[in-house]
Amino acid sequence: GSDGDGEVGKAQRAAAGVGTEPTIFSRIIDRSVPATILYEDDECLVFRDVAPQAPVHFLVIPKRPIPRLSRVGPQDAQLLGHLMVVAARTAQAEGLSDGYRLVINDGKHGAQSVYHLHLHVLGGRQMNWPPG
Ligand code: IU
Repeated sequence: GSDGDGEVGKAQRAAAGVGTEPTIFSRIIDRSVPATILYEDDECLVFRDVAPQAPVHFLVIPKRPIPRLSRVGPQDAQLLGHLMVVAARTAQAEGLSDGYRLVINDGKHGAQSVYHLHLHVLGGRQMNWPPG
């Protein structure tokens, strides 16, 4: 349908909350909501997206609930770098030897729907440019 009931509509409704509440990702971290977990360490968790947009689609999230990329500061630089390194390592483990795409959606115009910072990793098919 139109934006109202699609991904953009969902993201715009979520933007009303703007990330002060714990999200469902906190419940995936504490295992009160199930997910297919691919990797975990002290700083981050990697799990498959429940609504995959490509043959391989997983999310890399910090355990510390940073709401969105536009809220990060210099103190987060090491953690953000770690998330990217883990994304690349997990992509390799998932067999994405022909490449893949990293996406971070921020806020309303970025169509962010869950206000716990996450890197999308999408692969296993040809991606297009520009994104929608
Ligand atoms: P976004 O960048 O905030 O739009 O992405 C949120 C993603 O989280 C989206 O791809 C959802 O399919 C995904 N997701 C999930 O994997 N498990 C959940 O329980 C929920 C969302 I809610």
